[in-house]
Amino acid sequence: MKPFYDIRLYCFSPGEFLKGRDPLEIVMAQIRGGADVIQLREKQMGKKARLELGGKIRAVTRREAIPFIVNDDVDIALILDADGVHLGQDDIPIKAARPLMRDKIIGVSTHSVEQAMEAIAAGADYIGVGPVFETATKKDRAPLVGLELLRRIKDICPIPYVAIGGIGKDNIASVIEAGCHRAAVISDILLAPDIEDRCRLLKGMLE
Ligand code: 3NM
Repeated sequence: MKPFYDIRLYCFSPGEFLKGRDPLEIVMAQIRGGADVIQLREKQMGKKARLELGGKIRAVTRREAIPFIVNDDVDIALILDADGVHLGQDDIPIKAARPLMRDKIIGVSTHSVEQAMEAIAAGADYIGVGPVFETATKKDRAPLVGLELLRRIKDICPIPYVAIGGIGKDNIASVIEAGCHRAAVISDILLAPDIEDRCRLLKGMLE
């Protein structure tokens, strides 16, 4: 499995963008297109359904040697033997999650330099930085941080950081210009006419 440092394109389970399709085929299309990590993010599901889908995605990601991260739920991450968990600012803090996750990956969503520094000090393995652009995917999003925060993080962040929020084929070049070569992308990929092709395009730009 790739070390997290080498991650470029960070992808997701379908969530609200499933639209009657097969969730595993959507995950596989992203992997074929070059997804470097898959996060289980199914906010609309109850925990039981999330665990069930997560188990299937765990099996696929294991077979394909792609890191598998669970959003929010440390318990589901542990049950599924995920490679890590991703925590928001309102989820349980790293210091509570670390003894359970041990040497697995813990990622944290950050929306300012202060939050980034706090996550780094608390022992995060990577951080998300966003929302860079306007997004309809995260309903309770923090104020836009823009490319400016990416530029500021670049020289002070000792751990991998992943840009997120409204990133897609039409603006990913500006994220790269801001010095960030890791992007987490949801709607631009999951609403694309061809998921695999869109991933390939984005991945090609990030490399
Ligand atoms: N987290 P899309 S923005 C899940 O700012 C998420 O931490 C954000 O979806 C943050 O690529 C976001 O469709 C939504 O904009 C990303």
